[in-house]
Amino acid sequence: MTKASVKPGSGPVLVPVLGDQLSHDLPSLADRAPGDTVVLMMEVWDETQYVRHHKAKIAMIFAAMRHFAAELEARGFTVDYVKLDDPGNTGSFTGEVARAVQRHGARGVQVTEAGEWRVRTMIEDWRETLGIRVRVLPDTRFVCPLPDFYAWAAGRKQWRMEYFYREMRRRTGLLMDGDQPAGGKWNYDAENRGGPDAECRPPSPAHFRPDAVTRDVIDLVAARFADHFGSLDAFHWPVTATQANKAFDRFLEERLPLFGRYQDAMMAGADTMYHAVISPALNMGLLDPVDLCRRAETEWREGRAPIEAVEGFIRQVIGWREYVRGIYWLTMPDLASANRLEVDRPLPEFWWTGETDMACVADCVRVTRDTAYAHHIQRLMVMGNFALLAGLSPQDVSDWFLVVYADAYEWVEMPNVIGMALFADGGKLGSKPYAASGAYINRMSDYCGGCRYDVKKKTGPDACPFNALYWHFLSRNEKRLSGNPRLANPYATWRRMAEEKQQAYIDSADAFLATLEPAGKGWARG
Ligand code: DLZ
Ligand code: SF4
Repeated sequence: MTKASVKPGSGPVLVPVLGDQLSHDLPSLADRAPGDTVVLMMEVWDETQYVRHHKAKIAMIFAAMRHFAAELEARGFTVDYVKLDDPGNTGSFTGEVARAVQRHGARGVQVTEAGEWRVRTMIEDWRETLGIRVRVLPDTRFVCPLPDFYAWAAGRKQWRMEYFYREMRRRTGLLMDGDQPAGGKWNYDAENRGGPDAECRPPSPAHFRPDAVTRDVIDLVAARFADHFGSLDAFHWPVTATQANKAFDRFLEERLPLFGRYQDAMMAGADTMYHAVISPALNMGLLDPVDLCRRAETEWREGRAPIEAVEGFIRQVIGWREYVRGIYWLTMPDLASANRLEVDRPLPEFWWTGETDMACVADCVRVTRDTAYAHHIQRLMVMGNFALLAGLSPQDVSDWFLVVYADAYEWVEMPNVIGMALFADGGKLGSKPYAASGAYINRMSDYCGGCRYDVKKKTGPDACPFNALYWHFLSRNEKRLSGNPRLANPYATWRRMAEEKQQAYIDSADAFLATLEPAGKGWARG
């Protein structure tokens, strides 16, 4: 795009609203008079291809965008909505903004800052390439403004979520009695670790039957993205704020009371356990994080849910979610290429096909393919843990997570994957790698009973692969990690082990790793 190709006029202000900015209180909309504004919404090829997103993720975003456009129109805004197949669609945000500036003779562009580095850079170039006034507003839909996060991080050697979280509690007043944490403790994590038991019978979350608008989008995605990962058959996502709020109400009523207890548990076939499953709608902007937390707090204050459930939920939303966003912006662009453990094994084919004898991995890939969702502990302790132990390339793994999950945008996905799950940032985010053997998965799930591998066997072709891989991981990273006080016990055990036993672990893991078929097709990037 050359500067000369776009002529700004004296017309309205153009407000591009991106696919994860579907909030009526978006700062770039909040101060605009509808009569002097054109809202631009764009379905663009490039956004579907920078990684080749799961079909259901694309469908959810397009469907929510189309519904949101209709809501804006009902509020009096003029919305210029560019559909994917519209003639002349250039396929990029920059191309579409340029065309729209011309079409409307816009005198300026006002936009809320983007959630991803790639798009932020694009927007920074608009002033130059479009030769027009571009006003970029901070995204106020988060509790912690980025400058506040940078100031918090600047004063510390280690960026521990727990301390940041306490500040967010104070800032919002959530679960606070005066200046003290409600219930007497800041964090009830220790009570969030129940495995599945007889009382664990999670009810299913709210499902929404696609309306005509969503069905059109599903047809479009089926036709245009047939070779992308994932299925559209079970599409049931909320695509409006009203639906997303209904889904959340149902969570509060039916699942919040046991959410804390079973937060880390997994059961084959119980795909969403007691989780809220609101992250896809939340990260698109359909829900307001602080509002969700206040509603959860009311459940505790009125005696309908225990503190460990409510605190656990609030910690995820105003603690972890805000914290990873801060870390993303603080550490980009280096975060994207971080690889402190220097590993480069390509993603195995079964990460896409689910064809593996490991029952836990197969179930996680199945639910991911069918729904574009898996819950936190499936992501971290099955897929993430496998990637860490097997030494998969952090960038391949990060791409996979960005492709497959409906809630995944780089700001939330990358710190979670590169930092938390893979320790590829060298431990800025977590104080130790989340490495675990089969025993952990066995304790927290019912997967192992139905697995062809034996979780109790340590080595050999029938042993659970996680067992030997765990020691392989520790042994190959001994120089880097043995000084970590939180790994003192496992390293002491390793060093006490007879040499033949150590060798049996290494050989067993090597034999397993040799069976991994690298993914053949460019599933994530074309
Ligand atoms: C993820 C996504 C996809 C698949 N498609 C679009 C799109 O066509 N139009 C759009 O506005 N947003 C889309 N998104 C979300 C954007 O990628 C997201 O807004 C940016 O990555 C955040 O910086
Ligand atoms: Fe997973 Fe190992 Fe259990 Fe099989 S035995 S389900 S591979 S943890």
